[in-house]
Amino acid sequence: RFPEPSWTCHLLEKAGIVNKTKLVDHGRKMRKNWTQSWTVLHGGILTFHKDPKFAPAGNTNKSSQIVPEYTVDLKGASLQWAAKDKSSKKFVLELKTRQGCEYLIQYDTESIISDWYKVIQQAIQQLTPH
Ligand code: I3S
Repeated sequence: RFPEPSWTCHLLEKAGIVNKTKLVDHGRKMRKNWTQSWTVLHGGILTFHKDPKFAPAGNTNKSSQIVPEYTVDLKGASLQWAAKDKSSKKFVLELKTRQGCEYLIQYDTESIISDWYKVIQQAIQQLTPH
């Protein structure tokens, strides 16, 4: 029997499209700018990719259009359903990192955003020492 490589193999993974905006960057408030984002949870890192609509023109290679925009270390992060004053949108999550960054994550379909809530919350719990 092979020994298990500690906790790494238990990290959940998910990918999909959400709407996101960064509110605070290392303690500095940013202007809200909602964009759609291909979003990947892998190995305790959440990566929001740039909307390909805004990719530089002239490059037709599809994979080159998947460009990370924000990389979020979930270790020590916290996630909750956003308070009503954070956004007029429905189904909004608020993600705060240990480094003082804040993001809102939103999708109009409740089941989709609830799935994101669950996997991000579980990833945070698995990464955070009890
Ligand atoms: O929290 P805010 O500032 O009311 O957020 C809204 C604005 O960012 C607005 O942009 P402009 O101020 O550039 O017009 C956005 O279009 C809205 O989507 C923002 O509010 P919601 O409630 O959608 O998060």
